[in-house]
Amino acid sequence: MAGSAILRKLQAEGCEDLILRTHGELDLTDQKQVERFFEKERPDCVIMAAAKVGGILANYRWPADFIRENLLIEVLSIDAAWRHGAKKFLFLGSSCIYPQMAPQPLKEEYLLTGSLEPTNEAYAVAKISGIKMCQAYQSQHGFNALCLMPTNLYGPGDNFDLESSHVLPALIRKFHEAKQQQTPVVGVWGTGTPRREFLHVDDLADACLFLLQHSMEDLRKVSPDGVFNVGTGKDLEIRELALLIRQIVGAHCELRFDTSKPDGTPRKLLDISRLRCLGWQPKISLEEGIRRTYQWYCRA
Ligand code: GFB
Repeated sequence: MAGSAILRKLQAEGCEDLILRTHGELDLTDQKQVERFFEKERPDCVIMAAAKVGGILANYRWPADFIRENLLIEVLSIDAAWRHGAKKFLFLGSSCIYPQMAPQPLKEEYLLTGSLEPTNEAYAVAKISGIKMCQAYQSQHGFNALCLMPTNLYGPGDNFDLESSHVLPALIRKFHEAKQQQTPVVGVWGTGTPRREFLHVDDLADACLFLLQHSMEDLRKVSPDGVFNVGTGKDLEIRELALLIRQIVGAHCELRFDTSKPDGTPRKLLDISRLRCLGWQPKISLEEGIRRTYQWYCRA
């Protein structure tokens, strides 16, 4: 989802000389394939959007897959990109890297100041390792690596599988199916009280290009550690999100909270002042973003 959005943005900006590989064409967890790719193509700039991602239940059930695949992708690609002469590397992380009980909104400097949320610890540890690897290569080799930490993303190309998806696409699907089948009740996991922030993936793509167009010198002045949060600066309760999606989809059903499912972290709101200070801000409101995503889902 993130990679496709970044590609759409690059193409819309008339960017040429793009080197693209689908997951089927290049397995980033296979050292030989990664080495061959970077040796042959020698990209100037690398945008590392590839990752194994999933919602709260997927992270909880398959921690070994999340830590293994993400660590391999990061270790192999950061090292190969540096050795084969990349001049800029943009690494995408996640807002779950911050401690579970850190003050809100979450500032970049809160990294590694407390314990992580248990439901996604394995994924978070892998993403923190990616950041630390970027910083180590910057410090030892002068590698120009930037780390962008997006809040919960959604948009076209999202995963709508009810077991492994994130909350926003899951609720779009649940309310759509409830409308079609005239079901009176829709199940919402957890208590509905956790707060989350959501960013449309096209705004993430916009932030990626915005950062890449700045000189590393200017970026380091604002972010000496090379980390930038990206979000909207606004959050809402899962219950409020469910009501908003129900209204946009046009479903007439009650919500039933399933407290046998985990809530996860109580709140995860990013402080985006570093990006704001450079002049970036999100353009797509949550309501507009959900409308667009619902239209995309109905067409797909
Ligand atoms: O989006 P989500 O799966 O991930 O869940 P996290 C957010 C909240 O929505 C949790 C609730 O409190 C869920 O219990 N929720 C309600 C639902 N109904 C549903 C539903 O039908 N499906 C899902 N999936 N949730 C993830 C991390 O955490 O955030 C990842 O596990 C990643 O590592 C991602 O960082 C951005 O926001 O809790």
